[in-house]
Amino acid sequence: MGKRLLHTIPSFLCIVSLLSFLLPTLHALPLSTNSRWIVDSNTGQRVKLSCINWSSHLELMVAEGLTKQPADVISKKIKDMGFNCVRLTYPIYLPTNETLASMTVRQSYLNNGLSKCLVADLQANNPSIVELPLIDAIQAVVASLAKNKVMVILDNHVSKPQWCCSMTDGNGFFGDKYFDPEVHAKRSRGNTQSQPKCISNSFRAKLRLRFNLPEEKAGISEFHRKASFRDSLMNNAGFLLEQGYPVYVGEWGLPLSGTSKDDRKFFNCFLALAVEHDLDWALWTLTGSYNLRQGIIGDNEVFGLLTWNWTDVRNTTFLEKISVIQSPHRGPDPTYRHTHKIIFHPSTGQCIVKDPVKGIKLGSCFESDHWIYTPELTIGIKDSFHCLKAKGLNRRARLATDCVGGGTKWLPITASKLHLATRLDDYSVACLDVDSNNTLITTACKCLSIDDNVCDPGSQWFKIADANANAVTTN
Ligand SMILES: *[C@@H]1O[C@H](CO)[C@@H](O)[C@H](O)[C@H]1NC(C)=O
Ligand SMILES: *[C@@H]1O[C@H](CO)[C@@H](O)[C@H](O)[C@H]1NC(C)=O
Ligand SMILES: *[C@@H]1O[C@H](CO)[C@@H](O)[C@H](O)[C@H]1NC(C)=O
Ligand SMILES: *[C@@H]1O[C@H](CO)[C@@H](O)[C@H](O)[C@H]1NC(C)=O
Ligand SMILES: CC(=O)N[C@H]1CO[C@H](CO)[C@@H](O)[C@@H]1O
Repeated sequence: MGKRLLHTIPSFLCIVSLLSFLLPTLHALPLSTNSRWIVDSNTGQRVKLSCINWSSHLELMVAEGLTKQPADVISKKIKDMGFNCVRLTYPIYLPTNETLASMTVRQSYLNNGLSKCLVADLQANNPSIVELPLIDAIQAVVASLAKNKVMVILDNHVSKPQWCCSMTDGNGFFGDKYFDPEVHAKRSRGNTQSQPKCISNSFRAKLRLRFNLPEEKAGISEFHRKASFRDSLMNNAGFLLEQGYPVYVGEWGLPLSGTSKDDRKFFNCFLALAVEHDLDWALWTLTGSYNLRQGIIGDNEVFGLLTWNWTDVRNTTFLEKISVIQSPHRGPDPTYRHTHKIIFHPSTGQCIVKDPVKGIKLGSCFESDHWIYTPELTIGIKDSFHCLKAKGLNRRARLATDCVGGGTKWLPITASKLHLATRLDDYSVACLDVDSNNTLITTACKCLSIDDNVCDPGSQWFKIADANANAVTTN
């Protein structure tokens, strides 16, 4: 799907229930919840879902990429890239229509007009899958993920196998052409029994309802990307976090080769939110290319984390940047007791850390010093006399011990609340910024007008976020 569509899709809320928390991973399953946190039911430790979508819901009903790489190689790569879970999309017809379920992978390829060459590619990479019935083929993929300790959220994406989701594809929910509640109930029963390796069986994209989630069961809420998605997140789903229910963002993503300003803004904005709330999420998408999508054979996926041939990472910078949200900064159990702040800079994916030579620099958020943000608006390092101080426009921001007067009080300004501004001794206002050498400086605040669509505020965006993991303090 293209960006065009992203702007026209109304945001929606989709609640999915975690029906069956079962096997794989190091975690004791079934998983449980502790207020908004998804936790290991034995140790109570947080299990942060860092997932990636893998499509298996198109006409072929076979996980994409199997003509390019062995399932095990893909599963291992997913783990190596820092994800602990896959949102595996499938059509309802697969588990409910015996004719389709029992069709072999080879037949499905040939029936859909794929060439014998592609079948040969599949044979070469995944010989054990070619002759499997479709229903067993998806289980083989789940098993390969389980073997590599990757959790699986089976995502009941559509009824009829096809690319999703236009408003008229008949694949939504009640009242839609291809949505039969009887069949849906059948697949729910079928899946919980026959897919013992999954942590969750999700409940269809595109719901617009809200219900109370049963205790002890995590609820999962999904929504689509949208320009003003920050408010949309908080109003449609984020409020659940505050009420003590887990929320996970089932799909977010952007074209990885694109460098458009809007995409950059969206990405920075999403990272800031994901760090602020330490969200669980699933990236759209793993898929580098589709064997068949909307009639196109070998269709490239510009949102795909992997390249067209499924061998390499399309954009390693992107992967490095998202590593900050792949591991938790917060959790409910006693190992997380070091309440502090981190100061996150989304456009570099890094945090402000102390540096013996330069005072402060950008570094790993997981090695961040324990910052505090005081009611007097100073930003200091816990149990020290050090605070963040601006010395003047276009000068390096410092770590100081004289924490009074100009340049020591910081306030998040603008609608985004992502500019960190301070008043200098001469009463002018400066914003914390990062220059092209990644040095922390203070400059004139930029892009303050909401109507300014040309300006990119990225370098001046920071998020003071809660953390309580016991970070390794540098120095
Ligand atoms: C099952 O799928 C086949 C092949 O697409 C179709 O012909 C048949 O009508 C479907 N059966 C049911 C019960 O929907
Ligand atoms: C890779 O992604 C980063 C972060 O989204 C972006 O800034 C950069 O332009 C992308 N690189 C390429 C080659 O597309
Ligand atoms: C896969 O594609 C990448 C570029 O996208 C290329 O560098 C690599 O050689 C290709 N690998 C194979 C096995 O075709
Ligand atoms: C970045 O560093 C280089 C080399 O030290 C220097 O020449 C350049 O002026 C610096 N750029 C900025 C914006 O400070
Ligand atoms: C964010 C995003 O691109 N989501 C996509 C995930 O699933 C379907 C594919 O069937 C896309 O159309 C969605 O838009």
